[in-house]
Amino acid sequence: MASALKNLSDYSEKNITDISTKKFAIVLAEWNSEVTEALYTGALDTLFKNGAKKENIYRKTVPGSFELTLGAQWMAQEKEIDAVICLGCIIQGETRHFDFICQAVATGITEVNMKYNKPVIFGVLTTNSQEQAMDRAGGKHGNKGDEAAITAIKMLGF
Ligand code: DLZ
Repeated sequence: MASALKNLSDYSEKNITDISTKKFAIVLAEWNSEVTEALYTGALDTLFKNGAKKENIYRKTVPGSFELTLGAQWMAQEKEIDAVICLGCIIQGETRHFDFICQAVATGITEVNMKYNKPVIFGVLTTNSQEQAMDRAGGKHGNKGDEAAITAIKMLGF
């Protein structure tokens, strides 16, 4: 019986597509930067581990996750960029801000995928606490930045 895919970091390096000439943009939010920088490190390490070249990776920052959509669009519209990886961390607070930002970013990033017909990856944590976020940014639940990078690579091999 096939096992369900629950962790995108589990993959076979044998089947991975050649990304040595692929160009990646990584757009990360400065809000909750302790988390987003850890996600960035995970994504970058994974791209390098799978053959991406330093000169083919473009890092861009935006103030908060809400701005990821426009940042992603600006990068996706560049013809030479093959995939965009968006990294953010939205933590539930006392107000409804969380819901609006999560909804806006998920919809916005989906639209950028469709508009530019290239992979734009949703590497955005939506957690109840900073602790839950750190657990997913190199902690006990792995690093979702790795998973975002693997997702980009897999989509380029589609
Ligand atoms: C305003 C805000 C709040 C309350 N929380 C977060 C968050 O948890 N994660 C995040 O990435 N950004 C947050 N922001 C900032 C918004 O994403 C955005 O930058 C501002 O609303 C300005 O457009």
